[in-house]
Amino acid sequence: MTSRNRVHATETEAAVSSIHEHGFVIIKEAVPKEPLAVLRERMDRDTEELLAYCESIGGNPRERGHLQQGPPVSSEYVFADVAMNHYVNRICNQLYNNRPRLTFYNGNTNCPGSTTQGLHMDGRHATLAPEPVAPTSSVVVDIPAGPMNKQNGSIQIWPGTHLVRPPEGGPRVPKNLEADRVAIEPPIQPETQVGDVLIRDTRLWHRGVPNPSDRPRHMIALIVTDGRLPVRGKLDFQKGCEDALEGHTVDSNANYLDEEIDYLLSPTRRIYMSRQSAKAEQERQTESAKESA
Ligand SMILES: O=C(O)CCC(=O)C(=O)O
Repeated sequence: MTSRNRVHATETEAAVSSIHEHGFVIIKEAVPKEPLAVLRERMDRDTEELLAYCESIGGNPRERGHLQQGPPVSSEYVFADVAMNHYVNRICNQLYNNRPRLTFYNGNTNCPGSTTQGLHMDGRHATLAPEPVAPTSSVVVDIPAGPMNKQNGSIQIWPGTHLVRPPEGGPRVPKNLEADRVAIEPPIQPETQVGDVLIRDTRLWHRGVPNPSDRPRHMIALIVTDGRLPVRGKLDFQKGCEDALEGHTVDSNANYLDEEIDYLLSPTRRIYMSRQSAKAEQERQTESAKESA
């Protein structure tokens, strides 16, 4: 082992311990600035298109100002330094005994004028009481495309809450748990520079909060999961992305397609459609309750 590798090994261990103990870690200067500048410029343009789409369907089907916006999935915009980052991959290998798999590639854009989201987790607990809380098996890797701070709506995270299991196991955090937790450890809004990465257990409580600035805050979000868990679907990328995604120590779990992929609007369209069918079902049930009354 060279001395450089030893430094890496110690840093990696510290990062893994922080994830186990606090539910998150921030890796400083993990990603070079150039690809993030390219992504930020493109994602700014894409936000305009996504907002116009939201307008056409009666508004964002998610909470106001919080867009499900991922980066393009074509070779000009998929970078190994971002999607298969060396530091992130080392940490995930250590977390999952050398079997990490990429299971999500998208992102969150927090727009000016956004609201406060309900407190939630991105995953569920694998066990319910009286079983012990299971160890981390999935992490979100948040890579802000620009600086992220209180002034532009940095994500609010609740340290240590990956170990605090709501009665139903998630993903919503019941309101009555908030005050008790604040008394133990209040939430924070991490402040990061371009190139810093936030890795958090998918069970960590968090939410989007208002962005008081005048420009959207983009946060690319990957999920890296323990590869010993069953595969729940592959990720679509365009042909040509193999160069960036293959040959690393994280399984890319990718399908390479020879066709255009609607990476920008389709996640929001899916949310819209599912909300519409839930609404229709609700109306149907109300009607039938009235009829049988
Ligand atoms: O963008 C953020 O700050 C967090 C967003 C989030 O948690 C969500 O949209 O579910």
